[in-house]
Amino acid sequence: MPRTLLVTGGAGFIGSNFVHYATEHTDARIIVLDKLTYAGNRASLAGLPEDRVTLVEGDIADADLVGRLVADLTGPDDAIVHYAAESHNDNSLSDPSPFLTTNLIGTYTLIEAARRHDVRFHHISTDEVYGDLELDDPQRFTESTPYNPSSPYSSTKAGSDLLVRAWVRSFGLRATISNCSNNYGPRQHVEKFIPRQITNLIDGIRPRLYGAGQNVRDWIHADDHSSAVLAILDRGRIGETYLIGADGEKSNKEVVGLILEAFGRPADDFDHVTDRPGHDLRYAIDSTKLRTELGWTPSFSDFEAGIADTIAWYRDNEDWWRPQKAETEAKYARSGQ
Ligand code: NAD
Ligand code: TDX
Repeated sequence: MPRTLLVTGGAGFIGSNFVHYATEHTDARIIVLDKLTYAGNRASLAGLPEDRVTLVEGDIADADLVGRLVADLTGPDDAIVHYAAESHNDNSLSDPSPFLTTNLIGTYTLIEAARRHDVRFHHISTDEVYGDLELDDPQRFTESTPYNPSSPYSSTKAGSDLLVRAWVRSFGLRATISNCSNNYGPRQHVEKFIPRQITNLIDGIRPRLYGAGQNVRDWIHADDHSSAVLAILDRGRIGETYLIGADGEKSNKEVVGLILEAFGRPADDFDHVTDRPGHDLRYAIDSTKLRTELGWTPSFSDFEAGIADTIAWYRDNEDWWRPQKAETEAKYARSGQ
C-alpha cells in the first residue's frame, strides 16, 4: 500500500516544492497541514492530483487537530515531514512571538502526537542553528558543529531541533533531522532575498543589498532539498542528523550581479540599504555524511541556469506573487531596507 505523508507547512515555499516533487517521484498520498499564514498559499498546491494531495487548514500547535491527523497514520511507512515554521529572520527581529509559538510549541505538539502514536517523524531545520563562519574559515558546518544561533528565528529552530533530539533519547521517538542551507526556486515568498530582487527588477526597481553585500549564503535548489529529504525518509538512520548542501557558496553581491545580468542591467545597478541587526556573515555546509551514507547527490549544479529558471517562473506567475508585493515592500521601507 502506498505510504501516507503528513506534510506540515506544505503550502509554503519548500514544503510545496516537496509536495510537488514527492507526487512526481513517489506514489505517496500526502496530507498537507498548513495554517495558511501570510507565507502559505493555496495556489502553491494548484495542479496536483486531488486523489493524492489533501490540504487541511490548521495550526500545528492545535493538539486536538494534530492528534486526529497523526492517529490516521497507521501504515508501516507513514511519516510526518515537518516543514511548518515562521521562517524569516527580518520578521523575527520585529516580532519574535509567533516564532516561539509555531517553531517551539508547534514542534512540541507534533512530536508528542508522533510519540503517542509511534509515527516516524522527520524534522526540517536549517544551517542557521550553527551561527555563522568567518569568510576565510576553512571549516564548513558539519553534524558535530556546536549550536550557536544568532536571531530569534534561528534560536527557535535550534530549540526545536533539541526538542526532537530529546524525544528520541527519552521516549524512543523514531525521528531524523536535516539542516539545510539557503534554498532557491519557484514559489518562494517575495520577502526573501532572491524573489525580492527578481520581482523588484520586473517592476523596474533597483535590487536592495543589506550592508556591503559581502555576506555569503550556500545556495541549493529546492528540488535538491526535496530529493535529500526523501533519501533520509527512506534510508536515514533513526536519531541521526544530516546536513543538506550543494556546495553553492556565493556572496549576496555576486547573486545580485547574476540577477542583474539576466535582466540585461549593469552589475552595479543596486542600492545598499540598512544592514540586518546581528546579520550572520557566512553559512557553508559540508554534506559528506548525506552523500557517503545515503548516496545522495544534488542535480542542480548550474546556479546561473537555476536562477534563469527561477526568474522565468516569477515572470510567468505574476498572479501568484503580486498580491504580497506592495505590503512586503512597505514593511521593508519602514525599517529602512
Ligand atoms: P515559508 O515561510 O515559505 O513556509 C512556511 C509554511 O508554514 C507556510 O505555508 C505557513 O503557512 C506554514 N505555517 C506557519 N506557521 C504555521 C502553523 N502554526 N501551523 C501550520 N502551518 C504553519 O518557509 P520555507 O522557507 O518554505 O521553510 C520551510 C522550512 O524549511 C522551515 O522549517 C525552515 O526553517 C526550513 N528551512 C528553510 C530554508 C530556506 O532557505 N528557506 C533553509 C533551510 C531550512
Ligand atoms: O533585500 C534583501 N537584501 C539582502 O541583502 C534581503 C531580503 C536579504 N538580504 C540578505 C540577507 C542575507 O544575507 O540576503 C541574504 C539572504 O536573506 P534571506 O533570504 O532573508 O535568507 P537568510 O536570512 O539567509 O535565511 C534563509 O536561509 C536559511 C531562510 O529565510 C531561512 O528560513 C533559512 O533557515
